[in-house]
Amino acid sequence: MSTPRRGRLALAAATLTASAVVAAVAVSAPAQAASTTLGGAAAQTGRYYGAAISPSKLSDSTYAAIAAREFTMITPENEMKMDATEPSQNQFNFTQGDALLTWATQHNIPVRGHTLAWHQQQPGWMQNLSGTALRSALVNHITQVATHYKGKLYAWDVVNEAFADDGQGNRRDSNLQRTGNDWIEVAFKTARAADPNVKLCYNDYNTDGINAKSTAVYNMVKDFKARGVPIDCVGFQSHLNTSVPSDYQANLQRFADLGVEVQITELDVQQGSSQDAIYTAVTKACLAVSACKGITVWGVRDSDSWRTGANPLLFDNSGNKKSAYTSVLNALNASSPTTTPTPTPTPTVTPTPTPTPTPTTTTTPTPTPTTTPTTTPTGGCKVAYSAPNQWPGGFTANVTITNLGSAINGWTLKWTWPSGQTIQQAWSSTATQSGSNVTVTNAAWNGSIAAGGTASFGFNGGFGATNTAPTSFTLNGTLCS
Ligand code: G2I
Repeated sequence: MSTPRRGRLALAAATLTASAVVAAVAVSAPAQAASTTLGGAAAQTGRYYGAAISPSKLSDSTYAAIAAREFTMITPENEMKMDATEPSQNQFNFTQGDALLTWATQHNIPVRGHTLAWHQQQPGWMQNLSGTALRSALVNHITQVATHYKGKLYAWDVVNEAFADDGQGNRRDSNLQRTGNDWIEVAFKTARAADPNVKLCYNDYNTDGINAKSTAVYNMVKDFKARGVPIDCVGFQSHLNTSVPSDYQANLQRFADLGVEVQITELDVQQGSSQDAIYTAVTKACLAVSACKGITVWGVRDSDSWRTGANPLLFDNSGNKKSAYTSVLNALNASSPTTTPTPTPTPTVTPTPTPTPTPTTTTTPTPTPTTTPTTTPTGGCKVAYSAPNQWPGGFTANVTITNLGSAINGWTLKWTWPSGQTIQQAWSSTATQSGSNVTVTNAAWNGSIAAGGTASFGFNGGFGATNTAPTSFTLNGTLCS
């Protein structure tokens, strides 16, 4: 599904024609255009920027306008928790969760589910259960809730805050823990059985640096991976005060190295002289870890925050952007797309190895001299297309073009979607779509591809029933192999 918002972005960008791009390359290689929203800026590197949202506040037009404009992921602040979804045993209530999901879907924003199992916000009946009765109730809860939202969420926080703050890395004591140490892996296996495609996350706080608690979580994830217990992601809540651990990035990276996606899930930072710098540091750390797919702030305006008086968010009580907002936006915009090789300075003279004039485009293959091999020289390019991230109705794709012909200066890549997908927001390129036909042209700084060289770009897209990779591409009119 395509929103007017993103459609407008793509159209505006498309007014830069291929020839204008080529002309710009000859002068200099300006940086890509800065995005003016958090979600747009994060999308330039294939990431999301999200917020915790309360559906009851969406009737506040200031709140709703910021949410729709800025964020590309939404977490329900309370509405998918155990007390909200199963207020009486085996009687489920999805009214509030569904209301949020409907709003998000209308705005083409994916949703992180939060949370299937937690020692807090349990309904009263569950607080009074123990032993096998509680274990059965937990399994039933996860099965029912994950089944209700099957195929509709980007991720689930399956288990929340199961480790203690004792400096020893022990599990937190709770009624759930007392049902047996295996309750966490049972929760993950149950969630996987109910929804085979949603990303399954473990989520916790005070795990933002390398410490006893984060190491205990790390060891659990490592063990789950070794034994095939399904786990796809780890959430780092990052409720921060006046400092950020110096090993914040290293901590994210060590989890990423276990083969899980990492996400900043509940970011807020106490207002004060270091607020902007801490927001910047967290943003940069996520951008530096390729498996860090997104950041979520825990609320919209300071007045929406659970941390009364801390003013820890990116918008003030009136919905104005704070300096912390600008810090985050600038840090996101300053990052090079992860899929793009470092732009090399454009030489003033193209380093052509032979004195034959280099055509500005390779639309027409040069007449074959008698000495050339009999194969037709149409295989002037190769395209690697991958969609590493997918959620209900949407996906992120990375594309790398390899130029198998002579150097080119300015490129246009075309394909036709096999299953009616849409390209919505591209980075390191400009994209337009007509029917199922997609045309992508280079950004100002990646139009030159040397012989044997590559250029990469990425985009967010939408799909209906299936998301099938295109198999046939043309580069400057030449069919790629
Ligand atoms: O406590 C901060 C967060 C820590 N990590 C897990 C998150 O789920 C948690 O979020 C907060 C919400 O922001 C609060 O809004 O979780 C709290 C509950 O532990 C939420 O507070 C609750 C109040 O305790 C209830 O009295 C109230 O009815 O919010 C409810 C809805 O406003």
